[in-house]
Amino acid sequence: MDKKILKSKFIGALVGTGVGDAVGAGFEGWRTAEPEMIQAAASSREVLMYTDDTHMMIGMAESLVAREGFDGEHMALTFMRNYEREPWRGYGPGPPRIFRMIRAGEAWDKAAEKIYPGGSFGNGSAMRIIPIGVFYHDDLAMLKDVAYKSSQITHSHELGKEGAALQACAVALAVSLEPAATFDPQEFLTKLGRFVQHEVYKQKLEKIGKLLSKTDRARVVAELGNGIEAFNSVPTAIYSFLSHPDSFEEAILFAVSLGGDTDTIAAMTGAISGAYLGVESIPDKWRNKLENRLYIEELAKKLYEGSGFKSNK
Ligand code: F2R
Ligand code: MG
Ligand code: MG
Repeated sequence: MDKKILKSKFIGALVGTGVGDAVGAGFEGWRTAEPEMIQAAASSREVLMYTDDTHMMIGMAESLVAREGFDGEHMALTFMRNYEREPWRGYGPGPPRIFRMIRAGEAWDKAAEKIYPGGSFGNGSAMRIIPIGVFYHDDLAMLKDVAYKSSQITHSHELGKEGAALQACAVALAVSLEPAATFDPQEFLTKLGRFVQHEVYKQKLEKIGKLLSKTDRARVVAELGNGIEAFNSVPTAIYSFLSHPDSFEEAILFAVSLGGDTDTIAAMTGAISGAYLGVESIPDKWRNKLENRLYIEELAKKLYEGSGFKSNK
């Protein structure tokens, strides 16, 4: 693939996360939201502020860049440092408890096992996984291993880890697609189906395939979910992208219109769409207003430059 296109895809994935998160943030917990209302809310804001989703995604990118690949302890400390600087970003209940445990001396890969039965299956480790999706896009076995290990920092439940790996794989496949080639949503789903192991996700991917010929929002929410759990949000983001593969804006508006965990579902949708269509596909009216956009772009460029020299500690 042309290097300029690949770089644009890396930037599109990270900026797409931030834009989706920020556009969706005002609607978290709503039952549904009409596209006109979503557009008006974004237009009315001078700065599109992101939430914990992008804040943790930035931490992941910072750690991958600093360590030239995955280093679990360094990543955990980076998440913790960023949280302590800006705890008001709307974090889920689990991660702050885990950061306090690590601060008190608990091992970075053990603390998450102490909250919730079997660990967390919230979508917190999937919403931030995008840098791993782009950095390891050319090695899906390594990507899965690193996605699982990064999830272990805060989300040690099998369904939390698998959700993070699935989102990373969707981003990786989108990065790898030649923009000039014909896009086949069913082929994309088949590749994801071969990648996932857990039956819960396999069944959701099958449902996506059947729902693609319809555009009934209520049915999408009923069958795929719009909740805070990884299995009720990662498949919904994949659907939002696959049902609008040619338009970043349409994909985001659809994701937010579903209601529920709107910032997170739109962040994950924006990551996949931006990874496929490149940063130029993100409307200027949103991209130019994204908080810390230049820093996020800088991190994406560094990930792109470092992706040939990765390690996995
Ligand atoms: N926190 C929020 N939204 C709340 C409102 C924020 C407000 N607008 C504000 O600005 O302050 N959003 C963010 O949290 C989600 C990610 O959460 P994460 O990191 O996964 O958290 P956690 O605590 O690990 O899991 C979330 C919930 O899932 C349920 N759960 C998880 N594992 C479970 C298990 N094994 N058994 C039963 N339930 C389990 C719990 O209810 C957890 O609290 C994103 O939406 C992000 O935007
Ligand atoms: Mg959030
Ligand atoms: Mg959310």
